[in-house]
Formats: sequence, C-alpha cells, structure tokens
Amino acid sequence: MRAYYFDDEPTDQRLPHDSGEEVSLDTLDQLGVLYWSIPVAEGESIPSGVDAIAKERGYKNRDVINVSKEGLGDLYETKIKSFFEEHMHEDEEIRYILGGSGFFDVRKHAPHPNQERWIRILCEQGDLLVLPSGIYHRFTLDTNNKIKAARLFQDEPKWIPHNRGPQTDVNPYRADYLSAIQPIS
Ligand code: KMT
Ligand code: NI
Repeated sequence: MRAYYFDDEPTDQRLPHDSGEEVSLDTLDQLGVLYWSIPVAEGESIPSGVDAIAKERGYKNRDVINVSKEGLGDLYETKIKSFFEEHMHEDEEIRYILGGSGFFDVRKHAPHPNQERWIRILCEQGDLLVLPSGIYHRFTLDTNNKIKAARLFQDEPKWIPHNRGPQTDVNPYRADYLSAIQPIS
C-alpha cells in the first residue's frame, strides 16, 4: 500500500498519477479510511486475520471479485467505467486484496469543491482497506490489468454505487460521514 495525492493529469487512469506528495496513514484515518496489512499466499483463501476484523466490525457477507478481462467477460468495459465514476455507498465496505493490484482513489473533502483533492491508494496483495459509508471514491485497475479482491459487506452482499451529484450531496449517509470526521479547513 502506498498513498499519495493524485496529480490530476488527464492521462490514462491506469497510470500512477503520482504527484510525489505522500499521504500518511494518519491522514487516511482522519478521513475514516482504515488500513491493515495481512499477508496471504497466492492461491490461499482469506486469512483468519481478515475474519477477525470482519467479525469485530459486524460483517456478515462476502464475495470474491476478479476484476480483469477474463474475470468479468462481457461486463468488463461497463464495470471498469462504473468503478471509476466518483461515487459513494450507504454501507461501510472492506476490500481485501488477494492478488494483483489497483488504485482506490478517495476524496479528501474541503470547504469548497475546487479545493478538494483525490488521494490515490495503491493496493496490492495482502492489503485490507475499510472505506466508510458516505465517502466519495472510485477504483481503477493499474497497467497490470488485474486484481482479485474479497469484498466484505456488513449486511446484504449488495454493491450499489451512488454517483456523485445533487442527490448524493444531500444523502443522509453522506451527511453522517461529514459530521463524523474532523472538519478539514
Ligand atoms: C468500489 O466500491 O468502488 C469497488 O468495489 C471497486 C471494485 S473492488 C476491486
Ligand atoms: Ni465503491
């Protein structure tokens, strides 16, 4: 895992877009984004360390997704597109990387939208990320073009993205998220 500010260059989303400005675990924590490293061998199933975190946080469901051309087949192009639309979910979600790599971009909010920034989080095998409900984020593969991830859900194994817009700006889960985290000025 490595987190840094996205450079905002309008080139291929799969490139690193590394501004060179690092982001600490502390900053992620302030945004409600939590991180653990839990080693897993290639081909091994989900390690017990992941089960322990899931249990403690009240998770009941999970699935495993292969985001790759082979894994998604006909759905590949549409999925890749929808994952990279800025969106939020009404549930907290855990992503645990079993293999491959990719980028989760999370929005650092600001008093004014033009002061907001994207934080790019490179996730690789063994990385566990908790995204709080209500945070704006997006996902892309990197140039390796594949990731295998366990998706853990607190309730139903549903994945409903709410794309950012006037509706999400007044979504109660978004409001709860903003009031739960420290104001960033
Ligand atoms: C999300 O919430 O954006 C995703 O789950 C992306 C795919 S998981 C590798
Ligand atoms: Ni999402």
